[in-house]
Amino acid sequence: MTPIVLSVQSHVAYGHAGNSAAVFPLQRLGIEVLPVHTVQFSNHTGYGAFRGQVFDVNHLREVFLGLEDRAILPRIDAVLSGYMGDSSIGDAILDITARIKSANPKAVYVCDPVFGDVGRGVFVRPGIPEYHRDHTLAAADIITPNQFEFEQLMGVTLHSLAHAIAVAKQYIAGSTKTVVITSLMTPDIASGQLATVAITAQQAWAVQTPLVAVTPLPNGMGDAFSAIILAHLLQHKTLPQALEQATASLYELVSHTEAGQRDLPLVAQQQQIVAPSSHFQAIAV
Ligand code: PXL
Repeated sequence: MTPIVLSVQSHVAYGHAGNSAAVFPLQRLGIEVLPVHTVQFSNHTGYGAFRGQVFDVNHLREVFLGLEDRAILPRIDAVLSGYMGDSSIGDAILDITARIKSANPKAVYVCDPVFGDVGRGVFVRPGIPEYHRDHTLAAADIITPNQFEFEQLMGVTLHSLAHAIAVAKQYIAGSTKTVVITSLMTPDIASGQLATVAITAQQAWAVQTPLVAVTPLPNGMGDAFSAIILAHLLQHKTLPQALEQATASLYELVSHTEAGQRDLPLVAQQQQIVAPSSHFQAIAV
């Protein structure tokens, strides 16, 4: 059976962020996607200027109700949430996730708590980081923050890979949650490298990749990463295998981003989503 994902994220007409970075990779990896958009913008906010609208909570609730009318909820294998636009829609996302989970207890909730990055700082409306800290994290089975988001959510400044793992393990102790921290560049990581780490209550794996020297870095990397790792997990890869595949895909997509481009070449380089040219080993840590 083709796995089905409800993906609740932003939509941009031009370029690739939010659902515009997640839907095609999911589909390319054999996943049926139900994209529900939290905003519709002309382009991602990294361009500085953009136009469009943040959808209100009633709009989202209407679309979710319509899906419920179609009796599709029991067939949904995962919810993937990302860029929210406004924290007021958070409750609608958590409500539909709870309904999906009661219809299909095996369904997983992957939350990418998109709100910021080193360099840019917080790039969403006030209230969104706190909403994630206080609400979505507790509901999620898998969270995929970058280092900046993880530090803000946990209220720590990470000084090493081991520190990141210890903080995550303490947070998820006794649960079945998985934390995947992206773009980790603690002082112990060799310069010119970055780490991506997957942590469960029992185990942790890290993959190191060379830092790609493209400035500015394209947006939507985290959105594509979360989509790709989820697709591999739904296709029955183990956590370290899914981590290796998603990390390699992102490395190749970023490497193939042309200078000055602010979006990943998802269509032109789609082969890198399916069969990345490089491989980076996940090491148990
Ligand atoms: O990549 C995160 C993201 C998602 N959606 C929109 C964005 C951004 C980051 O800039 O602007 C609309």
